[in-house]
Amino acid sequence: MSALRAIPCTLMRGGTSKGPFFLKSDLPADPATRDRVLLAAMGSPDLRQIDGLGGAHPLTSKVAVVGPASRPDADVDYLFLQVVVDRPRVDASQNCGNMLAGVGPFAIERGLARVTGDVTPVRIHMLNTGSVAVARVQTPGGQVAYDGDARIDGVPGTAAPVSIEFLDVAGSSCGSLLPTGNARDTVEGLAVTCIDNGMPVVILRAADLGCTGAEPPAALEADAALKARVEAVRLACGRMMNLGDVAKKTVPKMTLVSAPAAGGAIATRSFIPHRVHEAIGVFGAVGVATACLLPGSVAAEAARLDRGAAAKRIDVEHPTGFFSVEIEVDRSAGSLQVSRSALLRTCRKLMSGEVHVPEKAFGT
Ligand code: NQM
Repeated sequence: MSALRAIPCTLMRGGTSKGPFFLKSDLPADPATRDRVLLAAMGSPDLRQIDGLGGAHPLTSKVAVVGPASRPDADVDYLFLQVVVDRPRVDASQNCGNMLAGVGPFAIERGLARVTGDVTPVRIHMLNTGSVAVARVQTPGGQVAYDGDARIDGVPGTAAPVSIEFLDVAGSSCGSLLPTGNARDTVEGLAVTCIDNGMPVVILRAADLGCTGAEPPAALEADAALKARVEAVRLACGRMMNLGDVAKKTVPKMTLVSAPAAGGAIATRSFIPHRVHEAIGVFGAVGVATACLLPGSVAAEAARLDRGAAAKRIDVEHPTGFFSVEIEVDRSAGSLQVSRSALLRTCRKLMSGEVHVPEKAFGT
């Protein structure tokens, strides 16, 4: 018997994240065994993830599991798993819109989705939230193209664009866009907006925490008192957002906002939730952009927006540039309904092969 078992996988950069993509059929079906195998594959728990594929940061300790669609209006199922770096924990409670960018290309190359033209729409059922995204993959000549001239902040160089559209993500984790029923609440003495447009996010004013909102991520991470305060608010908001005890969950995310400083709509610094993002998560940006359109929210107060049109491009500033989100809202029923959100990502196939996992992780 070999002491290591080989599992096929493709290492991909999806947006500003990175991790192995697996076919569902290549992993153990039992979630507990699957998670043990993924911890061993990534090298967790260990701050350096030295004995695995993980990159020692939440943004590079991610896994995508892709399989045939389990609902008729989708081409594939996508399960996102956050492998916690320094704890023996794999968290399925959040989605990831960055890894999502690699799902269409992976699905096409692994025979789960068929090329239908020079651009192939792949309908992706996101199992973490039960919602569907449509990713448009460049497929000239019947092959996935990775080269291109699209640029996203947080990634050097350019690559082929993957445009992604969401139709039904509002309330997908918490039950409604505004899980507390309010555009603004007061928690631990601070004004907050709790929102779920594909990701549970708590938005706070940077100034209320004694920050300018322009701090580099490392400075925020080094501030133990700030982190403790943010975590106290997060634990309280988790319960108010129908997420229960979030002490061991990676949601909600905590985003500090301030007035834009570089010509965008709003400036952000995001705790995800214990490290500070070098940019901002995809659904995190969608949530902040949505809150910018929500009268009375903490984000709307800080934002500078062009008033008027129903479809808006909102440029969310983050530590390494901008994240642009296109949002269409409908206010005809008196409250804000999100009809559609869309954004641009890129991805790159980095390596295809096998990851070798100690046999004992399979429990055999
Ligand atoms: O919000 C970071 C990321 C993410 C998640 C995080 C993400 C999203 O940048 O959709 O993409 O907030 O954990 O990959």
